[in-house]
Amino acid sequence: MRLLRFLRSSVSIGKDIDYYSRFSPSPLSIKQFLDFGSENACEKTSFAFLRQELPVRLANIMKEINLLPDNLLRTPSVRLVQSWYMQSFQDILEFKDKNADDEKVTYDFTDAVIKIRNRHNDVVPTMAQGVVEYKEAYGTDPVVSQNVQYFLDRFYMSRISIRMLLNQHTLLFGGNVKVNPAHPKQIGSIDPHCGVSEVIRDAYENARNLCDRYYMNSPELILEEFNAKGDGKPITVVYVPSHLYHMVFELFKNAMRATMELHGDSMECPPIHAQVALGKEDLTVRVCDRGGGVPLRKIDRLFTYTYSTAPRPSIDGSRAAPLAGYGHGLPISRLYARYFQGDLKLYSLEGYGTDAVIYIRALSTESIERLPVYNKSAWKHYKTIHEADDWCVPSKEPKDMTTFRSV
Ligand code: W6P
Repeated sequence: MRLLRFLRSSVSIGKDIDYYSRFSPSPLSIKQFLDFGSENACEKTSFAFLRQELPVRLANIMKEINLLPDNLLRTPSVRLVQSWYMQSFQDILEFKDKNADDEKVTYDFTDAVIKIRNRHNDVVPTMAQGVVEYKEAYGTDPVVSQNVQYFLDRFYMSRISIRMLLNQHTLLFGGNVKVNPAHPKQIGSIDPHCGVSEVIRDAYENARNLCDRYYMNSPELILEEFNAKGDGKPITVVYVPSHLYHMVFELFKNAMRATMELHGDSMECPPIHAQVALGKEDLTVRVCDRGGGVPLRKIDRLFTYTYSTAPRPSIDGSRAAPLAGYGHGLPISRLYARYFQGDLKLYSLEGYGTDAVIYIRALSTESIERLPVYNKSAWKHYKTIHEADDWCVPSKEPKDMTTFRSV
């Protein structure tokens, strides 16, 4: 009996995933996120939106999980993550036919949203573990690497977006009041006047503490602002401070590691130079180190999931965790930048140092979620056998030109 019930529910969840995956996710602008937190918007509106939008975003990415190479899909880690998605998808569908005017229903929904968020807390280390397990068993093959890169960029972007929805709902409607006691001026996780330099200083101080513990020294910070709109006024932006923090903290850890590895022995290490510029379209943050740089050939690797994944640092603390360089920190930071239509780029001068640049849209109307959608074109990425590259292979031995010499 239990087996039958299990089989029947497995068939029906497959149908539900198919159904919701045919909808495209609806990207929201930061402005729209703010409207959910304004006076006239209410928990009921948010509930009605989320009980449709969450299954759509979940189903779209669940279809892509199924397209991963079999050997990766069968790892215990990926299986575990997949089971979390199935459970959360079903948890939300419970609310499909419930009455939105019933306070008990909206209360239970908010509760479910909190449970879902916590269930998915460890998705990143678990997926990273899955990639390690795969690499240990099957090695790295460029085709698989390319598919994993394509998938994880989309999967982590989907996760960032789903967590944004979950967070906004719980921060706005989870307590008795809409204000977040820790950040009273924020609308959920969004700060309409996010002080960019404040966030940068905070991330620097925390990265510096890690650096001091690991290297017994750390580079100083020089921070400058260039406000082309409103001279001298501190630069602010309508943004999610925790996303900005995540990105600059990651950049500082990398910049500090490069600086200390090159200048560790000398008493004087060159400072990290950070600049913030506000223009009409862009808010740009540049973090410059003099840590010796990275050759162009190796820059892409810093964003490659299958390259950067080393065995996980020990959890018991028997070995000090290295400052940076393990895990998926840098590629995920780039996704945070891209999530609201920005970007994160590295420009390096090998032999000197590296500039890391974060681009953020200055206008909240232009800050719109960038979301993956499951469709034919996405499907093709996994199913196409990538043909031999359409560029010549550079040969170490130049062609023997004597054959062409006229006699
Ligand atoms: C480096 C490598 C790197 C990555 C990200 C940010 C800064 C730096 N500096 O040498």
